[in-house]
Amino acid sequence: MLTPISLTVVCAALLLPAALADLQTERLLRGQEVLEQGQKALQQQLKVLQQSVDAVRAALGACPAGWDEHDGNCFRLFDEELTADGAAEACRVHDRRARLASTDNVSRPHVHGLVDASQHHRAWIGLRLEEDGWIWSDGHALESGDSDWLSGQPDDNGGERCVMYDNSARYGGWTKGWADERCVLTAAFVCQIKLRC
Ligand SMILES: [Ca+2]
Repeated sequence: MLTPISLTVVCAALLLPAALADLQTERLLRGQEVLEQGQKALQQQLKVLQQSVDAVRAALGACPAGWDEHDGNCFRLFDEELTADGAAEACRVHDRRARLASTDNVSRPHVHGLVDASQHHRAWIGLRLEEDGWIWSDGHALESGDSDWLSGQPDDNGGERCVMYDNSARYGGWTKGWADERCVLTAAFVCQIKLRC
């Protein structure tokens, strides 16, 4: 027969593992919290450091990390798929000097090549239909004879005022070039920083 003292010992023996497990869980949660705080602090420091590096590179006339330099410009394809307005804003968020890419005969093959080499078959560029016609994001008007429209484009098929470079050749088509599209569609996009005015 168990005495009261024996019962107390048995109960303590039964409760002790659960109490130790709770204590261990609490310690693990605290440790996880400290690790997460440390990770956030490191990410913030890394962001500040990257901004400093980019500022130094900008002062030296070089492209930020991750951007390709080509003929006095920095270009970068971003994989996130956004509307044309969202893409234009995202360019500025990535670098306050950046806009959607304006291209000319020299830079166009490079910009189109960024899309061709990516997983995307189309991407926004910085050409838009304004009151005065087709205007590049740097404010220059599209010059006649300096364009790369796909056959049949632009066709303004229902309020299409923004432009994508479309590489349907990747999917068995035989053309690649520009198409006017509705600005609310989402796609990857190419941003540009001009190192020289
Ligand atoms: Ca169209």
